Amino acid sequence: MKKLILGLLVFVSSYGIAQDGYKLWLQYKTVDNAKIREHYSELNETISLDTNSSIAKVIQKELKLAMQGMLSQNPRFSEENPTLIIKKIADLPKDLKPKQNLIDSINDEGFNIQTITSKSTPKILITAKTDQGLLYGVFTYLKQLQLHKDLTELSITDSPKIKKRLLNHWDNLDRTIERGYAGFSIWDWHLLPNLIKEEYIDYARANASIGINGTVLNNVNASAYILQEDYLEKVQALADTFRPYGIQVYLTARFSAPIEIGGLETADPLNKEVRQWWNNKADEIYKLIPDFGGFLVKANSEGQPGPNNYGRSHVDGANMLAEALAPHNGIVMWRAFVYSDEKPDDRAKQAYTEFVPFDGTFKDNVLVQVKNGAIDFQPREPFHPLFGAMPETPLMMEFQITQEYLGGMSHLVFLPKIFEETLQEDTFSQGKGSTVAKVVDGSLTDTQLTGIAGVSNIGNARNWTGHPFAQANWYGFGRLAWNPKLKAETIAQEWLGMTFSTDPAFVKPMTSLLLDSREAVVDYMTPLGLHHMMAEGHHQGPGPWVKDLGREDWTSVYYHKADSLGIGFDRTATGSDALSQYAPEIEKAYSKIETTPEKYLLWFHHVPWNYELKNGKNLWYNLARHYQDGVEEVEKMISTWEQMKPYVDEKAYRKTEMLLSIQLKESQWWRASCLLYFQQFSKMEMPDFIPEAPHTLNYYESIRDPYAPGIKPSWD
Ligand code: BDP
Repeated sequence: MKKLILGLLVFVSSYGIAQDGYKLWLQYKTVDNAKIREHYSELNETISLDTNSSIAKVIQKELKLAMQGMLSQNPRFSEENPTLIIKKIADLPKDLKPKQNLIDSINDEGFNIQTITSKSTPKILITAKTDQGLLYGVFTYLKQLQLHKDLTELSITDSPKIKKRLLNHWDNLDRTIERGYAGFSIWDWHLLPNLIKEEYIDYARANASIGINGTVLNNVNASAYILQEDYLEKVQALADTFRPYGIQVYLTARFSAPIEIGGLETADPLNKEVRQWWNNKADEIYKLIPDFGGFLVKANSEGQPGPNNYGRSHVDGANMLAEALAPHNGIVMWRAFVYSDEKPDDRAKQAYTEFVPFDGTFKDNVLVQVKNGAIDFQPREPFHPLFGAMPETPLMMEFQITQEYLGGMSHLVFLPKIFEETLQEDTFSQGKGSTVAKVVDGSLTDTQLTGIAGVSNIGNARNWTGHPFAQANWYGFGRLAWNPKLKAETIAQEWLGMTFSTDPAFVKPMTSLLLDSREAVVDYMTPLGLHHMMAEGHHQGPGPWVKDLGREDWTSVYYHKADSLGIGFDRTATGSDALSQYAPEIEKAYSKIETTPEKYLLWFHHVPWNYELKNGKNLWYNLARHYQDGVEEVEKMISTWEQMKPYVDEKAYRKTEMLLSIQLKESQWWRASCLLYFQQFSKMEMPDFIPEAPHTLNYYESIRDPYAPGIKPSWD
């Protein structure tokens, strides 16, 4: 009878509700190979774990859940002949202590997992310096089980390479999300602090499982209200919920808060009362949340208030807040995403121009947070020139996980491939090999305070991210935040195995699909270095014709500059000279069309339509070829997905299938409308391989969607 019930349970967990996506990559699916299952069951029978701390309690809960799910087994927690030992190094008996050089090699959040043989039976030992390290060790151990790895000779030593690994939620207090495509905000402010939803706990679990250790709860376009006492109590409730998962809470601080909620007449950072107001506010926050992480600030950017309003600098503003937070060990993340309409310079240059002169003048607890790309998270941008240009200042990377410019809710694009591409770019700032990853992890300049942020793609959708494959982008961001040198391919394999199936017949083709999805989106949206060609406002769909907006640098025509001679933005010395912000090695190579990588061609040069590219064909032909390649790649994704039916639950299969067909339609829409639009300038024939467009350019230009999701609420 017992067996029958167990069998039924297994059936329900692997074929029933398991794949509505809620469980993310923590599916803990039944290990169905009998041999592996037996081996795993033996090793996880008795667990030694001191459950005195709140983190250890979380570990215990997770182990129970995982073992029940994967092995239908209830582990025993006991010190008697344990087969799995989870203990801090300081608490280990002498004979189990790792060698000193191993201890020295892990940091406070790192861990070691080892298969040991004690009294002739194999055991697993997970050890770390802190409870948080143990938590990460346990999640990594569980991942080995999820991926059906051999445990007989486990030996994993790992530590995060970046200190502050944060999600940035662009969530508003009314629960709308700026550029959010997965429903409303998961923070139910109205019912906080009293209602702690199950989702908050699972959110924390998911983040801890990939090593994320902080979260900024509110939008960079912030409301000052979040700093009021009643909201701070709500923030406190979330902080209390996340703490056992090693996650600190941060807030975006609106620079003008002293006026809006403090009753002061100014927010001038050099004004004594203003400074006192922030000091008091920090004291108030830390009384409620002793481990509060600090503030993120968007200042003097896109109309947000900031120190410039009072004739003060970014340093004056950042340092004022840093001073208020320093006694409590808090940090300030000051965003470098600034561009001003008073200085009509190439927008790609402005952050560098404003921030480089401040290098070395920020207080020790300030990080400057730099976006991935000097324009704005485009499908492909060269790395931001600030990386490598401020050696005396900790620079944080800001990636965008939500797909503002990459197909919103409907396109499958594996972002870790984009993140990897940027992280591996060479800045040459300290000679060859000075990659962006080394700037961000601090190894290049021996920077101690290091950070990385990902703009979250999470909402209250049942599966958290809307598109089932958008979960991979959350997962992948976390993994790269832990180790910016990880390969996108490894991340894809892990995620696919944990989420869907470890069968190589699934993992192999799907890994290629994920990796190739990156180039596909560039090809059908912005090939050869084109950028900022999206429809106005909501940023969904093509809009190369967008012009005459409030500011030139909000239009597409400003960026592609197509005319009868050619297309592209000249950023060399004959143009905006943005290229000079890069190291001489890059400047030299990219100053000539012939030696500029084709993927950045039109980013740096205005190129004649008939210019011959490396394949001997002219620019117009190549542009068309890229658009066509992008569409064909989506067709390929669809046929690969069709083969995957046996490995994926019906619901997830169907949803992805339908989303891929939307992606195909939209890629065709990009191809047709962009090529028709540019043909007006090239006046060249459409190559044969481009199918006839189903509509006229006029039709494409007339498409409007005032209700497209993700629109900036203030633009409604
Ligand atoms: C742009 C978004 C806008 C954000 C802004 C930012 O369109 O909604 O507020 O960046 O990052 O990408 O501050």
